[in-house]
Amino acid sequence: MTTNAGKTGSNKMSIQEYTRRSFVKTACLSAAALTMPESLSAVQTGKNTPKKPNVLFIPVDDLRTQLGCYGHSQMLSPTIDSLASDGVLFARSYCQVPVCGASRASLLTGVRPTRHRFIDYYAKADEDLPGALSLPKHFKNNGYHTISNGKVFHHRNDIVESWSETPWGPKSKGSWRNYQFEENKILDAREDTRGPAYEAADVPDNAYFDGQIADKTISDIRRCKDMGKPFFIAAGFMKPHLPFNAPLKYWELYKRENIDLADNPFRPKGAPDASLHNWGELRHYYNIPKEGPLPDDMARTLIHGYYACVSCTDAQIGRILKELDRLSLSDNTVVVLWGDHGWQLGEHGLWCKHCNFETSLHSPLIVKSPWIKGGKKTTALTEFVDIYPSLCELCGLTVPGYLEGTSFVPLIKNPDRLWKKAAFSRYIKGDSIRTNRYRYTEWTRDESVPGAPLKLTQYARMLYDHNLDPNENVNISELPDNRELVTQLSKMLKGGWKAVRI
Ligand SMILES: [Ca+2]
Repeated sequence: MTTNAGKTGSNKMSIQEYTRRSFVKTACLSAAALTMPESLSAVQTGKNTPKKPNVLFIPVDDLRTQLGCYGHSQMLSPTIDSLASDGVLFARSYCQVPVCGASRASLLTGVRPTRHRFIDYYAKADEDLPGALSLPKHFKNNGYHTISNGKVFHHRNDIVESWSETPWGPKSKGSWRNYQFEENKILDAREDTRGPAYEAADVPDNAYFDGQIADKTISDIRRCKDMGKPFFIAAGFMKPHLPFNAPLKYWELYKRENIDLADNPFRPKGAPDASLHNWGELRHYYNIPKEGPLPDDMARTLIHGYYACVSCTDAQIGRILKELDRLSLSDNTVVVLWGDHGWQLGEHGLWCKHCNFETSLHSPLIVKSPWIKGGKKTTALTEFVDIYPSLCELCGLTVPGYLEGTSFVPLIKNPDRLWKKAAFSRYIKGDSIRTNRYRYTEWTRDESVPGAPLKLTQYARMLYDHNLDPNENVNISELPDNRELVTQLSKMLKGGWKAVRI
């Protein structure tokens, strides 16, 4: 559903072919791990947890951390803020890949991306990691009734055996962009453009997809309550993904003149070309210029639209949580809410995602468990691959041995404890780590020859000191005084995730 910024069809073919070829190299390892009997896998069982609590799993597409509970007062996100008050907020949670398909494939299989796996928005888990035991499939195998509503896997037909019922998505007479105004549908149907990048229609919530996803999820929760089986219901909300279409009343929550523009709409000083892109995903839309920066008026309208979409989705989540309460299920349901990656709202002159800046990699993660005291916040570094083993532990399921994340349940119990030293993310040729203080990224070219060891040649890098420069406005990787620091961070990046665990 997203466009792949800066890529052509021919590139796509070559990368997909390369992906499959390269997977052969890792297949032996992966296949061995994937077929490992659970009795041989690491086992962690939740304590003081009733047998098989329900799971409400809430992916929110393109949701960045600009939420009230993350300290951003302009955004009206009362439901998510309340969920954070009742649960645990992960203040520094990072996606593995800043694009829908790859981020979700990694999170839902609990396996990290590589140069050749989970690359872009085309990524499918059942192609990149055949035979993977997905998170919902693991729950299904353990007696859960599993349901997928809306956008969960990026491709609805990905690992379909994960689900007890055929994955459900809202239906539209038009495209997935779901316009309400006829003139926008007509524009959207043209071959040379998509419709506008936003829409404010005076319609009920369920005229748009997210309202329908909430309706379906509420109906499923009622149905599952009577089944006598624990449920794992995923309600995958499709906003605030472009286009920013939301009912008018959510636009009217905000005064346009009060909406701030990014205060750093420029290329970071010294940032390499590799760190930037032309935000092709947004430029496909009808009223967006094909080149150059956006006029301030347009930027403000887009940010207004993003806010409206977040508030609308927040309200739909609220409807679902209210129904859980009404059915007396909240006391036996674990709720996990995550955005699949961050988003640029003009920072660094960028829009959309597809980059290795903090704004695109930092993503919301909130977990509420009825058996864990709420209102906690941890600033420890966590990653989306940690969600799979954590949910297993919270629900008393075995943790498959091949997973590449670390359960954050110890953090839920003690948010201030020592934790991993770095979070790893990547996009295309750029590998990035976030430590407590720094974000360091390097881009490499594969110059390996057949039969010889892997040879990666670095061609760009950037380093930001979050203690001194939290908005990443000055790349300090080339300062002579930072030579040793860059060497250390590069070593940490190449050392991989296992080496930074506590
Ligand atoms: Ca997304």
